[in-house]
Amino acid sequence: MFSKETYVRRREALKKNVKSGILIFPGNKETGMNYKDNWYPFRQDSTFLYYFGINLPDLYVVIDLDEDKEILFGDDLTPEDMVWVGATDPLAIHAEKCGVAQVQAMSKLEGFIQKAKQKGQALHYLPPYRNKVIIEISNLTGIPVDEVDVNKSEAFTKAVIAQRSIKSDEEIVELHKAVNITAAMHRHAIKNTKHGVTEKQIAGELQAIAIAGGGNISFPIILTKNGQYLHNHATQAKVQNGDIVLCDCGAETAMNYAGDMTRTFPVAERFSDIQREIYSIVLDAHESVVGALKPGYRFRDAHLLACSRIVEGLKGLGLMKGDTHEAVNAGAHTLFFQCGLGHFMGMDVHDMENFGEQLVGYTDKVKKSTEFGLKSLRLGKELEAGNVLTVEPGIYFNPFLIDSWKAQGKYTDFVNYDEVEKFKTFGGMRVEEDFLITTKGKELLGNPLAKTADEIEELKNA
Ligand SMILES: [Mn+2]
Repeated sequence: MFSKETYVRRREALKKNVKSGILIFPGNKETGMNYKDNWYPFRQDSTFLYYFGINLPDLYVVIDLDEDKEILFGDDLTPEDMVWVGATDPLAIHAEKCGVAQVQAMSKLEGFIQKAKQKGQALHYLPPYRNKVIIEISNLTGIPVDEVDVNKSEAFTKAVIAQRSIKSDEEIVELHKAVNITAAMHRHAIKNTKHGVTEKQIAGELQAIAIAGGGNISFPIILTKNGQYLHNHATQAKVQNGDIVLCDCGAETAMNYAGDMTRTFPVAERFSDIQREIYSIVLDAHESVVGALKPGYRFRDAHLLACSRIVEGLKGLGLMKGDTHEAVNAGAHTLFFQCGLGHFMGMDVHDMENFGEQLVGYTDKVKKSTEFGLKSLRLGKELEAGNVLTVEPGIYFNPFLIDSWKAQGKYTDFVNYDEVEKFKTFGGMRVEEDFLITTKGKELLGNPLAKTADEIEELKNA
């Protein structure tokens, strides 16, 4: 946990922003994987952690803005409960550590909310993303289950987004830590992914590194020779010399700050000539964007810059043709780069995505697009000092998309399908790093990790 003052200060700022009514913060619960008592690893809600730091299930906090009261609702474990889970501090101690004055039994929560409702106080809650919480909010407030989402509080949501979007110095320390554990995972993957091992063997070793770092993985590990499929998790397939492997993974620290990096590397000692050429295009797109990052820069423009660099590179190899600007405007690059350039990162690997991408990554002026490609760009608005984000351009030769668009005659002004045909078994490549936007420009999070083709080969063969 951070110091008590940190949590108190964060809540003071929030209270000034929302002003009146009741703020309801549901913590997360244990969730059964295949039966009730066989749980998924517990992950506390990030907003709950941000304002209270209590990493335990089955809690609520309510802030009454009109009466200036903060109450932690929950139940201390009984000796019988401790038969299973061991010694646990009473909730009063957890409340004290984050500066919340009152603790009440969970059975009092519904009465408290009902009373506030009768008094005409506004009931503010954030967009819930777990079904159990949706049902509880419904029970607590009397709002029918299918109306819980539409009644979420935009004022509360916007206030939380404004705060969590700007990382404090102590958060940056945690993020550096998370990215360094993440880099250790990548170093291990680059050095140990050898001919004949399975994707899962390496992915398992990476998860061990994340757990040994004090937290866990920040999302399920993507480690695959089929990097052309964007979220392809590790399988039991064996990798072989000649394959390239795309590894996109991250650790979160014990305090739940995330890292998220991608490297693409050969299984053999060296990249082949063509692998090296495609890699250099991806890296050029990456470096072009990184060079441009600064406050005020619209991330949608960063995305379009990466698209242009990819088109330029692919034109050089004869896979694309025509005017680069026109090709990007038309969306022809999405045959090779189907997703977004990056996203905010913080306590969530896609930070605050539970609040909706329009509110987190866009503004009233910069609205989220519905076009293929741009619709997967989670962040489009102007960057601010204190933002933390990923940059992750890639080139993906998806054989299904190639066949389909070729058959439709799509983008034939910009795509040389005869050349592209030769790449249908190539795979996919991505390079991803994490950055803090500073008043002067940007700062790489974590210590630098091998990134150029030469550096990757050197690390691999060290
Ligand atoms: Mn990412």
